[in-house]
Amino acid sequence: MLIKSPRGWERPLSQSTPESLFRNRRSLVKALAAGPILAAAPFALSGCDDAPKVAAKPPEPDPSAHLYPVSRNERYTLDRPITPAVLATSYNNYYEFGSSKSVVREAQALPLRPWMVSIDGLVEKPIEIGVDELLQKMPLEERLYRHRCVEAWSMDVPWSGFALKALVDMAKPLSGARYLQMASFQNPKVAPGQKSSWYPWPYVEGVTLAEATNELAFIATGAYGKPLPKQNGAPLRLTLPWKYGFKSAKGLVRFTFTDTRPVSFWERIQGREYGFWANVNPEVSHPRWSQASERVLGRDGGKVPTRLYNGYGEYVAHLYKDMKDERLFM
Ligand SMILES: Nc1nc2c(c(=O)[nH]1)N[C@H]1C(S)=C(S)[C@@H](COP(=O)(O)O)O[C@H]1N2
Ligand SMILES: [Mo]
Repeated sequence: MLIKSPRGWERPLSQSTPESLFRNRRSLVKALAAGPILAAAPFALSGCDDAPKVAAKPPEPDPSAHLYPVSRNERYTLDRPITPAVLATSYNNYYEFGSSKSVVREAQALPLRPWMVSIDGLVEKPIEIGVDELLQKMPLEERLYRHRCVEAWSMDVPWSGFALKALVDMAKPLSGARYLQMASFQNPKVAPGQKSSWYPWPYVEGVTLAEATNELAFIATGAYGKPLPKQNGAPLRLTLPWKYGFKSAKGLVRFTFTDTRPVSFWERIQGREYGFWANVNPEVSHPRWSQASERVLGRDGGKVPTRLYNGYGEYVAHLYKDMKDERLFM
Protein backbone atom coordinates (compact mmCIF):
# COMPACT_ATOMS: atom_id res chain seq x y z
CA MET A 1 0.00 0.00 0.00
CA LEU A 2 1.25 3.47 -0.90
CA ILE A 3 0.63 6.20 1.63
CA LYS A 4 1.50 9.66 0.40
CA SER A 5 3.44 11.85 2.79
CA PRO A 6 2.57 13.88 4.82
CA ARG A 7 0.17 11.47 6.43
CA GLY A 8 -2.70 12.89 8.40
CA TRP A 9 -1.37 11.67 11.70
CA GLU A 10 1.93 13.37 11.15
CA ARG A 11 0.43 16.83 11.21
CA PRO A 12 -0.16 18.25 14.70
CA LEU A 13 1.69 15.85 16.96
CA SER A 14 4.79 15.40 14.87
CA GLN A 15 4.99 18.10 12.19
CA SER A 16 3.45 21.20 13.70
CA THR A 17 5.82 23.42 15.54
CA PRO A 18 4.77 24.64 18.97
CA GLU A 19 4.79 28.12 17.43
CA SER A 20 2.12 27.33 14.85
CA LEU A 21 0.02 25.77 17.57
CA PHE A 22 0.39 28.88 19.65
CA ARG A 23 -0.74 31.07 16.77
CA ASN A 24 -3.85 28.94 16.35
CA ARG A 25 -4.56 29.19 20.01
CA ARG A 26 -4.21 32.95 20.06
CA SER A 27 -6.81 33.30 17.35
CA LEU A 28 -9.01 30.89 19.25
CA VAL A 29 -8.64 32.90 22.42
CA LYS A 30 -9.60 36.05 20.53
CA ALA A 31 -12.58 34.37 18.91
CA LEU A 32 -13.74 33.04 22.26
CA ALA A 33 -13.35 36.40 23.94
CA ALA A 34 -15.55 37.87 21.22
CA GLY A 35 -18.29 35.29 21.69
CA PRO A 36 -20.60 35.95 24.65
CA ILE A 37 -22.77 32.93 23.81
CA LEU A 38 -19.78 30.63 23.88
CA ALA A 39 -18.63 32.05 27.17
CA ALA A 40 -22.06 31.46 28.69
CA ALA A 41 -22.14 27.81 27.65
CA PRO A 42 -18.59 26.55 27.99
CA PHE A 43 -19.46 22.88 27.60
CA ALA A 44 -21.69 23.33 24.56
CA LEU A 45 -19.18 24.94 22.24
CA SER A 46 -19.39 24.52 18.56
CA GLY A 47 -16.65 25.86 16.28
CA CYS A 48 -15.76 29.51 16.72
CA ASP A 49 -16.77 30.98 13.39
CA ASP A 50 -18.85 28.18 11.96
CA ALA A 51 -21.70 27.77 14.41
CA PRO A 52 -24.47 25.54 13.08
CA LYS A 53 -27.09 27.32 11.01
CA VAL A 54 -29.88 25.06 12.26
CA ALA A 55 -30.65 24.71 15.95
CA ALA A 56 -28.76 21.69 17.23
CA LYS A 57 -30.45 18.94 19.21
CA PRO A 58 -30.10 19.73 22.91
CA PRO A 59 -27.44 17.45 24.38
CA GLU A 60 -28.79 14.48 26.31
CA PRO A 61 -28.48 15.01 30.07
CA ASP A 62 -25.48 13.22 31.56
CA PRO A 63 -26.80 10.58 33.99
CA SER A 64 -23.85 11.23 36.29
CA ALA A 65 -24.57 14.98 36.59
CA HIS A 66 -25.97 14.63 40.12
CA LEU A 67 -22.58 13.41 41.38
CA TYR A 68 -20.91 16.81 40.86
CA PRO A 69 -19.39 18.90 42.22
CA VAL A 70 -17.27 16.65 44.44
CA SER A 71 -15.10 17.91 47.24
CA ARG A 72 -11.60 19.08 46.46
CA ASN A 73 -8.58 17.18 47.73
CA GLU A 74 -6.39 20.07 48.90
CA ARG A 75 -3.23 17.97 48.72
CA TYR A 76 -2.88 18.78 45.03
CA THR A 77 -2.37 22.48 44.50
CA LEU A 78 -1.32 24.71 41.63
CA ASP A 79 1.16 27.57 41.56
CA ARG A 80 -0.61 29.25 38.66
CA PRO A 81 -4.25 30.07 37.89
CA ILE A 82 -6.80 27.49 36.77
CA THR A 83 -7.19 27.59 32.99
CA PRO A 84 -10.54 29.15 32.00
CA ALA A 85 -13.00 26.31 31.35
CA VAL A 86 -13.90 27.75 27.98
CA LEU A 87 -10.31 27.13 26.80
CA ALA A 88 -9.63 23.75 28.38
CA THR A 89 -12.89 22.44 26.93
CA SER A 90 -12.50 23.79 23.42
CA TYR A 91 -8.81 23.33 22.53
CA ASN A 92 -8.40 19.58 22.36
CA ASN A 93 -6.42 16.66 21.04
CA TYR A 94 -8.76 13.78 20.20
CA TYR A 95 -7.69 12.07 16.99
CA GLU A 96 -10.74 9.83 16.94
CA PHE A 97 -12.66 13.00 15.99
CA GLY A 98 -10.06 14.66 13.77
CA SER A 99 -6.49 15.89 13.80
CA SER A 100 -7.25 19.57 14.45
CA LYS A 101 -7.65 21.20 17.84
CA SER A 102 -11.33 21.92 17.13
CA VAL A 103 -13.18 18.67 17.65
CA VAL A 104 -15.84 19.81 20.12
CA ARG A 105 -18.74 19.45 17.75
CA GLU A 106 -17.52 16.17 16.26
CA ALA A 107 -17.02 14.66 19.71
CA GLN A 108 -20.67 15.26 20.64
CA ALA A 109 -21.56 12.29 18.40
CA LEU A 110 -20.07 9.85 20.93
CA PRO A 111 -22.88 8.07 22.83
CA LEU A 112 -21.98 7.89 26.54
CA ARG A 113 -24.58 5.32 27.61
CA PRO A 114 -24.62 2.41 27.76
CA TRP A 115 -20.87 2.51 28.50
CA MET A 116 -19.42 -0.83 29.50
CA VAL A 117 -15.93 -1.13 30.95
CA SER A 118 -13.93 -4.38 30.88
CA ILE A 119 -11.39 -5.09 33.56
CA ASP A 120 -9.49 -8.17 32.43
CA GLY A 121 -6.20 -9.92 31.82
CA LEU A 122 -4.17 -11.07 34.83
CA VAL A 123 -6.83 -10.48 37.50
CA GLU A 124 -8.56 -12.77 39.98
CA LYS A 125 -11.83 -12.46 38.08
CA PRO A 126 -12.36 -10.48 34.86
CA ILE A 127 -15.43 -8.25 34.99
CA GLU A 128 -17.54 -6.05 32.78
CA ILE A 129 -19.14 -3.17 34.60
CA GLY A 130 -21.31 -0.26 33.52
CA VAL A 131 -19.76 3.14 34.06
CA ASP A 132 -22.49 4.31 36.47
CA GLU A 133 -21.98 1.29 38.71
CA LEU A 134 -18.23 1.88 38.57
CA LEU A 135 -18.71 5.54 39.58
CA GLN A 136 -20.75 4.41 42.58
CA LYS A 137 -17.92 2.19 43.78
CA MET A 138 -15.10 4.69 43.33
CA PRO A 139 -14.18 7.46 45.80
CA LEU A 140 -14.75 10.66 43.80
CA GLU A 141 -12.79 13.81 44.57
CA GLU A 142 -11.54 16.92 42.81
CA ARG A 143 -7.85 17.55 42.11
CA LEU A 144 -6.09 20.52 40.54
CA TYR A 145 -3.48 19.19 38.12
CA ARG A 146 -1.10 20.63 35.57
CA HIS A 147 -1.26 19.12 32.08
CA ARG A 148 1.75 19.34 29.74
CA CYS A 149 1.25 18.32 26.11
CA VAL A 150 4.29 17.03 24.20
CA GLU A 151 3.58 19.87 21.73
CA ALA A 152 4.77 22.33 24.42
CA TRP A 153 1.46 23.82 25.53
CA SER A 154 -0.01 23.35 28.96
CA MET A 155 -3.12 23.93 31.04
CA ASP A 156 -4.27 23.71 34.66
CA VAL A 157 -7.50 21.84 35.26
CA PRO A 158 -9.75 20.97 38.20
CA TRP A 159 -10.48 17.33 37.36
CA SER A 160 -13.04 15.27 39.23
CA GLY A 161 -12.58 11.53 39.40
CA PHE A 162 -10.87 8.80 41.36
CA ALA A 163 -7.39 7.47 42.02
CA LEU A 164 -6.48 4.78 39.48
CA LYS A 165 -5.26 2.77 42.49
CA ALA A 166 -8.87 2.33 43.62
CA LEU A 167 -9.67 0.58 40.34
CA VAL A 168 -6.51 -1.54 40.59
CA ASP A 169 -7.45 -2.60 44.12
CA MET A 170 -10.96 -3.53 42.98
CA ALA A 171 -9.52 -5.56 40.08
CA LYS A 172 -7.26 -7.68 42.34
CA PRO A 173 -4.37 -8.22 39.89
CA LEU A 174 -2.54 -11.56 40.02
CA SER A 175 1.10 -11.61 41.10
CA GLY A 176 2.29 -11.93 37.47
CA ALA A 177 0.70 -8.61 36.45
CA ARG A 178 3.34 -5.95 35.79
CA TYR A 179 1.59 -3.45 33.51
CA LEU A 180 -1.85 -1.96 33.09
CA GLN A 181 -2.95 -1.35 29.50
CA MET A 182 -5.87 0.99 28.88
CA ALA A 183 -7.84 1.18 25.63
CA SER A 184 -10.18 3.83 24.29
CA PHE A 185 -13.52 3.12 22.60
CA GLN A 186 -13.65 1.98 19.00
CA ASN A 187 -16.64 3.11 16.96
CA PRO A 188 -15.85 4.41 13.47
CA LYS A 189 -19.55 5.10 12.90
CA VAL A 190 -19.37 8.08 15.26
CA ALA A 191 -15.63 8.79 15.25
CA PRO A 192 -14.57 9.81 11.74
CA GLY A 193 -10.85 9.65 12.58
CA GLN A 194 -11.23 5.91 13.13
CA LYS A 195 -12.15 5.46 9.47
CA SER A 196 -8.47 6.11 8.68
CA SER A 197 -7.19 2.59 8.84
CA TRP A 198 -3.50 3.56 8.91
CA TYR A 199 -3.90 4.59 12.55
CA PRO A 200 -3.49 1.67 14.97
CA TRP A 201 -6.95 2.01 16.56
CA PRO A 202 -8.05 1.80 19.25
CA TYR A 203 -6.00 4.41 21.12
CA VAL A 204 -4.04 2.44 23.70
CA GLU A 205 -1.88 3.55 26.59
CA GLY A 206 -0.07 1.73 29.33
CA VAL A 207 1.76 2.18 32.61
CA THR A 208 3.62 -0.06 35.03
CA LEU A 209 1.65 -1.24 38.06
CA ALA A 210 3.89 0.93 40.22
CA GLU A 211 2.83 3.94 38.13
CA ALA A 212 -0.84 2.90 38.12
CA THR A 213 -0.86 2.72 41.90
CA ASN A 214 1.12 5.92 42.42
CA GLU A 215 -1.11 8.40 44.21
CA LEU A 216 -1.04 10.87 41.29
CA ALA A 217 -2.47 8.48 38.68
CA PHE A 218 -6.07 9.53 38.31
CA ILE A 219 -9.12 8.69 36.25
CA ALA A 220 -10.99 11.88 35.41
CA THR A 221 -14.76 11.58 35.20
CA GLY A 222 -15.50 15.28 35.51
CA ALA A 223 -13.93 18.72 35.15
CA TYR A 224 -14.78 22.17 36.47
CA GLY A 225 -17.35 20.70 38.85
CA LYS A 226 -19.38 18.97 36.14
CA PRO A 227 -19.35 15.67 34.27
CA LEU A 228 -16.42 15.48 31.86
CA PRO A 229 -17.22 17.01 28.45
CA LYS A 230 -17.08 14.50 25.63
CA GLN A 231 -14.20 16.32 23.95
CA ASN A 232 -12.11 15.97 27.12
CA GLY A 233 -12.60 12.21 27.23
CA ALA A 234 -15.93 11.38 28.88
CA PRO A 235 -16.88 9.25 30.58
CA LEU A 236 -13.44 8.01 31.74
CA ARG A 237 -10.10 9.61 30.97
CA LEU A 238 -6.67 8.78 32.31
CA THR A 239 -4.77 11.68 33.90
CA LEU A 240 -1.02 11.30 34.49
CA PRO A 241 0.19 14.81 35.30
CA TRP A 242 3.92 14.00 35.34
CA LYS A 243 3.85 12.58 31.80
CA TYR A 244 3.28 14.17 28.41
CA GLY A 245 -0.41 14.57 27.64
CA PHE A 246 -0.65 11.81 25.05
CA LYS A 247 -0.38 9.26 27.88
CA SER A 248 -3.72 10.52 29.26
CA ALA A 249 -6.00 8.40 27.09
CA LYS A 250 -9.65 9.39 26.71
CA GLY A 251 -12.93 7.50 26.35
CA LEU A 252 -11.62 4.40 28.14
CA VAL A 253 -13.46 1.08 27.81
CA ARG A 254 -10.87 -1.48 28.81
CA PHE A 255 -8.31 -1.99 31.58
CA THR A 256 -6.08 -5.01 30.95
CA PHE A 257 -3.51 -6.28 33.43
CA THR A 258 -0.58 -7.90 31.66
CA ASP A 259 2.99 -9.14 32.05
CA THR A 260 4.10 -7.50 28.78
CA ARG A 261 4.85 -3.84 28.26
CA PRO A 262 2.01 -2.32 26.19
CA VAL A 263 2.88 -0.52 22.96
CA SER A 264 0.88 2.66 22.93
CA PHE A 265 -0.84 4.40 20.04
CA TRP A 266 1.77 7.10 19.35
CA GLU A 267 4.65 4.76 20.07
CA ARG A 268 3.37 2.40 17.37
CA ILE A 269 3.05 5.29 14.90
CA GLN A 270 6.36 7.03 15.61
CA GLY A 271 8.36 5.21 18.27
CA ARG A 272 11.43 7.41 17.84
CA GLU A 273 9.46 10.43 19.03
CA TYR A 274 6.84 9.06 21.40
CA GLY A 275 7.93 6.35 23.79
CA PHE A 276 6.44 4.29 26.59
CA TRP A 277 7.60 6.40 29.54
CA ALA A 278 7.08 9.95 28.24
CA ASN A 279 7.95 11.64 31.52
CA VAL A 280 8.17 15.42 31.23
CA ASN A 281 11.75 16.71 31.19
CA PRO A 282 12.75 20.20 30.00
CA GLU A 283 16.30 19.00 29.28
CA VAL A 284 15.39 16.25 26.85
CA SER A 285 14.23 17.72 23.57
CA HIS A 286 11.70 16.17 21.28
CA PRO A 287 13.67 15.18 18.16
CA ARG A 288 12.23 18.24 16.37
CA TRP A 289 11.66 20.86 19.09
CA SER A 290 12.79 21.89 22.54
CA GLN A 291 10.82 20.90 25.63
CA ALA A 292 12.50 23.57 27.78
CA SER A 293 9.45 25.80 28.05
CA GLU A 294 5.73 25.83 27.42
CA ARG A 295 2.88 28.15 26.44
CA VAL A 296 0.23 28.20 29.12
CA LEU A 297 -3.23 28.03 27.54
CA GLY A 298 -5.00 31.38 27.82
CA ARG A 299 -1.99 33.28 29.09
CA ASP A 300 -0.68 35.93 26.73
CA GLY A 301 3.00 36.69 26.57
CA GLY A 302 6.10 34.60 26.89
CA LYS A 303 6.68 30.98 27.65
CA VAL A 304 7.18 29.63 31.14
CA PRO A 305 9.89 27.10 31.99
CA THR A 306 8.88 23.46 31.92
CA ARG A 307 9.71 21.49 35.06
CA LEU A 308 11.14 18.02 35.49
CA TYR A 309 8.24 15.56 35.88
CA ASN A 310 6.02 18.59 35.23
CA GLY A 311 6.72 19.66 38.81
CA TYR A 312 5.65 16.35 40.36
CA GLY A 313 9.12 14.89 41.08
CA GLU A 314 8.52 14.51 44.80
CA TYR A 315 5.70 12.07 44.02
CA VAL A 316 7.22 10.06 41.18
CA ALA A 317 11.00 10.46 40.80
CA HIS A 318 11.63 7.37 42.97
CA LEU A 319 9.78 5.19 40.47
CA TYR A 320 12.58 5.64 37.95
CA LYS A 321 15.75 5.83 40.01
CA ASP A 322 17.08 2.42 38.92
CA MET A 323 16.15 2.67 35.25
CA LYS A 324 19.32 4.06 33.74
CA ASP A 325 18.92 2.30 30.39
CA GLU A 326 15.35 3.35 29.65
CA ARG A 327 14.28 6.30 27.51
CA LEU A 328 12.42 7.81 30.42
CA PHE A 329 11.76 11.23 28.90
CA MET A 330 10.67 10.42 25.39
N1 LIG B 1 -8.31 8.52 22.93
C1 LIG B 1 -7.49 9.58 22.85
N2 LIG B 1 -6.95 10.06 23.98
C2 LIG B 1 -6.12 11.14 23.94
C3 LIG B 1 -5.77 11.75 22.70
C4 LIG B 1 -6.36 11.21 21.52
O1 LIG B 1 -6.12 11.69 20.39
N3 LIG B 1 -7.23 10.15 21.63
N4 LIG B 1 -4.88 12.81 22.69
C5 LIG B 1 -3.97 12.93 23.84
C6 LIG B 1 -3.21 14.19 23.88
S1 LIG B 1 -1.92 14.35 22.79
C7 LIG B 1 -3.46 15.16 24.82
S2 LIG B 1 -2.46 16.52 24.98
C8 LIG B 1 -4.66 15.08 25.67
C9 LIG B 1 -5.50 16.31 25.43
O2 LIG B 1 -6.53 16.37 26.35
P1 LIG B 1 -7.54 17.60 26.31
O3 LIG B 1 -8.13 17.63 24.93
O4 LIG B 1 -8.55 17.32 27.36
O5 LIG B 1 -6.72 18.82 26.57
O6 LIG B 1 -5.45 13.92 25.41
C10 LIG B 1 -4.72 12.75 25.16
N5 LIG B 1 -5.61 11.62 25.11
MO1 LIG C 1 -0.67 16.05 23.68
